[in-house]
Amino acid sequence: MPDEEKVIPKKVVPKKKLLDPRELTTCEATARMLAKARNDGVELAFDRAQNMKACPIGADSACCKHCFMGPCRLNSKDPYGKVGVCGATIDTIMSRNFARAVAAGCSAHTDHGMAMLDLFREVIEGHIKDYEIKNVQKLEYVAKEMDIETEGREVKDIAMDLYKELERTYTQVNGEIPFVKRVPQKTLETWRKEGIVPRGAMREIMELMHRSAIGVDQHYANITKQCSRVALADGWGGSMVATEIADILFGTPSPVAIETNMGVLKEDQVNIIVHGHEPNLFESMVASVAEPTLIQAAKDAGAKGLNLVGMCCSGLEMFSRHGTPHAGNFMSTETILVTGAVDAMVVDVQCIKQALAQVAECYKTQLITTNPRARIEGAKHIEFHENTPKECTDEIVIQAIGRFKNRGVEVDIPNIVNTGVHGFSHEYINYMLGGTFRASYTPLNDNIINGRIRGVAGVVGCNNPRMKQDYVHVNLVKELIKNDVLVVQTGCSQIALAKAGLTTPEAAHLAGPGLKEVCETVGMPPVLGLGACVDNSRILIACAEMVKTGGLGDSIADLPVAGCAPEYMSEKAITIGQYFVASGVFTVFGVTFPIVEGTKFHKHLFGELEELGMGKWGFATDPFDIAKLMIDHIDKKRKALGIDKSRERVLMDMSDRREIDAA
Ligand code: BF8
Repeated sequence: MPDEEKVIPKKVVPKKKLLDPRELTTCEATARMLAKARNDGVELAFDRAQNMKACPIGADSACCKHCFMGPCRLNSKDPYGKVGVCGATIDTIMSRNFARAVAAGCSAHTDHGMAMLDLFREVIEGHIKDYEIKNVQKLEYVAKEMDIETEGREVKDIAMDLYKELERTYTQVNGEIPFVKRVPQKTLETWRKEGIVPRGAMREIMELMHRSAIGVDQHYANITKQCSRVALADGWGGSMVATEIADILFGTPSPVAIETNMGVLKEDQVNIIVHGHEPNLFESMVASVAEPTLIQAAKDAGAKGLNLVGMCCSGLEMFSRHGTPHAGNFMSTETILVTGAVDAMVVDVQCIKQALAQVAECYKTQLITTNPRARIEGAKHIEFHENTPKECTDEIVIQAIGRFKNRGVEVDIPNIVNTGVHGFSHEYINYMLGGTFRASYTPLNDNIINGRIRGVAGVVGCNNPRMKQDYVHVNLVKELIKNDVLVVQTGCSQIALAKAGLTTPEAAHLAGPGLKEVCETVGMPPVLGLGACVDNSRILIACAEMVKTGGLGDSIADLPVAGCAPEYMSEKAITIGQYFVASGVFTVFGVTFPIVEGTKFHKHLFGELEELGMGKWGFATDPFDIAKLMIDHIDKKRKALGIDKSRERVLMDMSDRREIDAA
């Protein structure tokens, strides 16, 4: 795989009049850089999306290509009018396609989690010296939860027992994954009754791939069961292990003031962006940019210093743990290169657009891949090895300094920086609301029961160029907090809200009176950032804690909570949605939903699952419609719990709408 292979930049050849950048994003820095890219003749995903209409048959999931008698195309306007060559109905085809997305998303998170577990094992065995167990307290806490003896034992021995226990999450052939111990009893009983308690992720993904092949499982409801089992192997398995091991090795996040947006780049410094998902690479980058010899090398090259910033999910892990600045979310990863100020963009796995190679080439930036699992044609590859991590990251810094010396392009950094407080965890919520001596979820539950907090909403997930970037995230969250719904966040959504200034304690003035009072008393923002997408596991744990604390029902399905990924684009989001639904949470998706309305499979996901004691799916694209769905659901749950007194939804008035539309 030759590194020197170059991609020839293409000029923009608009097939139709392109929309104004401000119609495509609410992020001012991104809009400015998109306009500049067009001027420079560089095509970005925003414009590719306009030039490429989404395939209407694929969008409805009415196409089957699981064998080579097809591909077969059904008509979503007349879904039961015909079947595929093998006789597959629209419900079978859609559920198979859905299953493959769930399997892919679960694979991404569990492969990431397994890589974290490999690192953990190598650290325990002493084969890797550059990382260590930083958080012994969390190690002991998780070990105890898993019934591992901790009293009077060496850290190394406890850690090895925990490693062996958690390895079952992936490799176990029979039995239940370890973290089901955290699931509320009634929720677990529902899973057992439905036969969806995961064994090991590898087995579950294998079975789902088998069952969704030609001629195997041809009942949408039965395929859905295995989808749930796989999705739960992600949420309560692979993702949860990734989060817990990252906390044990690198520290549990606690609130920290951060800066975000493109203004975190510095014209007079060597700018290095890390974009991806695995925190080990980024942790080593932190060590490399603190290396005195490299700092001196940067100064010798005329720079004031080394400026390390994050993007997307590993960026979120780093700013949660170290306060490292964050430059933007998924739809800003190309536009940031247009600044000309990025001396190296370092990537590992997941959500890395292939076009970054071409855009980087146009702006003489080095795009550097580091992971053997994810290479990009036209990018430089410097392989990252966990036993010698600094060999890779020191070399990246040297390359970035070289590029700084010879930037050779105009530098134009939008001078926009937003601040916020991030780095919450379910442990910190416990402490923050309960205090040092009575850390517990009781105050949160009490405030929900007394109505100050109406409910809790998870707003998470990606950007998608088929939606105006950040618009739905921000307006949905504003509407929720205005109605006293506490919002917890992960993934790119969190950056949308940070850029909108809603992750500061001062944003409490945008909340309804009850939530505002709680936020002001505690000094917390009404929007709590919990980390990367794998950290959705923190939301699951928080839900389980709320049930165990009492007063809000017996299962997660009883809680006045709801979830949403309003601008999703990744298969990982579908898996996350399915594990929240299977766990008991009403989950609304925006953009598009790959299932034809009115079909049996649609009715199953959007209604019947709830009747089985789980949650259900919802769909809407307008932020206020989504908010209404979520708030109505929260109110329904409050009513069922008998805590629905004096809750009125604050409706948005016309002046609010005008203000938003003008923004
Ligand atoms: O895992 S939110 S665009 S960066 S998929 Fe990707 Fe979506 Fe961002 Fe992280 Ni999550």
